[in-house]
Amino acid sequence: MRIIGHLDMDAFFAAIEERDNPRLAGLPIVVGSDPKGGMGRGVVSTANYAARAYGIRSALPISTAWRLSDAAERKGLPPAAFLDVHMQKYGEVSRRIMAILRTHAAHVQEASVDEAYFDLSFLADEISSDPYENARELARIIKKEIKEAEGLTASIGIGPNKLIAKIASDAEKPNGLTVVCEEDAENFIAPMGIRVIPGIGPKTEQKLNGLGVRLVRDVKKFSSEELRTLLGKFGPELYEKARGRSESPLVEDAEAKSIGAHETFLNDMPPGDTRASRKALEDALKSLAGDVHRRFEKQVAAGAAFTKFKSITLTVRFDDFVTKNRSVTLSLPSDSLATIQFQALRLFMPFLDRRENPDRKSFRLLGVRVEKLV
Ligand code: TTP
Ligand code: MG
Repeated sequence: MRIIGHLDMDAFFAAIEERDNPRLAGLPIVVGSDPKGGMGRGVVSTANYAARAYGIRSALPISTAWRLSDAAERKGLPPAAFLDVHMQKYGEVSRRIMAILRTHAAHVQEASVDEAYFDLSFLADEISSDPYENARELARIIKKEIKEAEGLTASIGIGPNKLIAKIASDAEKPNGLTVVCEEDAENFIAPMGIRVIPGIGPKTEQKLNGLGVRLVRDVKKFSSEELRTLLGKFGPELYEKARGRSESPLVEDAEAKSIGAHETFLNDMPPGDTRASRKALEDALKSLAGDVHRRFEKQVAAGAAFTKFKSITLTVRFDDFVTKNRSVTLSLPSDSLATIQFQALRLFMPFLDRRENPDRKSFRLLGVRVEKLV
């Protein structure tokens, strides 16, 4: 059984600007090219939800956005703040959000700067009555960690495949969480407009509208072969998708930006109060460091664009799912196993005593990662 998540940040660029300019909190914000007092020729990158209430959205000419803001102001509403795009900043925020996601799921497909698929199928293997409920709980934790670390809200969809997960993440935006299990997938999309199905653009939409197909459920009037005649090889694919079915796999980055390994313990590991429990934790870390180093060397041998790493990150998840990341950047790039082991242990030390674990919680997961590959 597959369980796939899709995360999409809410009003991403605008939410970051709103966070970074507290005087704009709650006001309509438009991020995009210079409006030049209504004469600008560029477009809107995105607008926060307050500005969307004025009809302003991504890809609209910035001059139109200016006009809509003007019109709102004449009705006594606050005008929109027009802000420049700060792409580098958004990229950095994006990397940190993806790193949070990677502590929860081993397989992550970054689909865009603010959007990623992640595989939660491992939850189906755990002894539990309802893996989808566990997926919902994990999604809540991911949203909470992003909120705490970045002050931003995300919407998450959970489903049996990428198609349903993506549609689900959009279903309750902003700050949404929608879980659709395999049995409900077909009914979930049936009443939606056909444009929710990826691959249906304006042209295909028009063609299908001409045949009386407006909603996903209308597609089911046609056989797979009829759809093939109408739409070519996309036809049979649409036949499946209209029923909530899709096999499309996660496509992970070919070139790693980081290499990591983590282990969720079968039983939570006690906090290291005894010599034996301390040794067990240190052994687990050493073995993770070994895994990471082996994979690092394998990629170097296979001709990767890097030969060294510059930083090492430790991930610790407690039994209550609270997750901490601690990183160190080396003064000189390294390629040695000893460096990974030494630094991972050094980062872990404060977790063995009151500094990082004052409540003496047990450990659910440890992870080690090398980053800044050069
Ligand atoms: P989206 O996820 O499509 O939009 P969003 O995050 O702003 O809003 P929401 O998900 O809540 O509907 O795109 C992510 C970012 O990509 C967006 O913040 C800005 C950028 N972007 C553009 O620059 N131009 C565009 O046409 C679109 C759609 C997005
Ligand atoms: Mg988004």
